[in-house]
Amino acid sequence: MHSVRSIHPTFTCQWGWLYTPGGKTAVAEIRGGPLAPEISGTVWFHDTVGGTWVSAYITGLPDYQPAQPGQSPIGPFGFHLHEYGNCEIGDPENPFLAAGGHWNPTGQPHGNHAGDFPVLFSNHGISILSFFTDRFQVDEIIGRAVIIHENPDDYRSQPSGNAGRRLACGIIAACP
Ligand SMILES: [Cu+2]
Repeated sequence: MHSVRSIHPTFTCQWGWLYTPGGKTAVAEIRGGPLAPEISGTVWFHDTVGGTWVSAYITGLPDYQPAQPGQSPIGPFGFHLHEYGNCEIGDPENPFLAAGGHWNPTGQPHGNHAGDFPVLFSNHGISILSFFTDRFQVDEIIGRAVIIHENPDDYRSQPSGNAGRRLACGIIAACP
């Protein structure tokens, strides 16, 4: 197996296959908390026509573990925008609650929150994901948080998709 570090690219605000001259870009540097300290990575947000192109490069994710009786599977990992750009750990058994709930400016049910993202699949710890959303432009999400959860999002349980505890957090910052 490759070392995850060996293929981790050098990150700058203009890194990536999606960089568009003139478009606003923001990044969140993701760091694992006490439940998954190995997690690290970057999520980019690029303004594009009619919305935002989001791309994530995450390493150090736990391996998938099937559901056990009475317990959710570990992975694929719930992935969302949360309201507050605060990655204080707080309770190490239930960290990152300071980031608040899902960012949901239009009062939608869960599954249709502006901050609802696809899940992250771990491939020997690595997840690379890219998607388009028309729910926001980059300016609206600066200063909010990206959260990675321990369990998959079911996209229907309210208010947060039953995605479990919070493994990692990053605050979204505008690129110069
Ligand atoms: Cu979340």
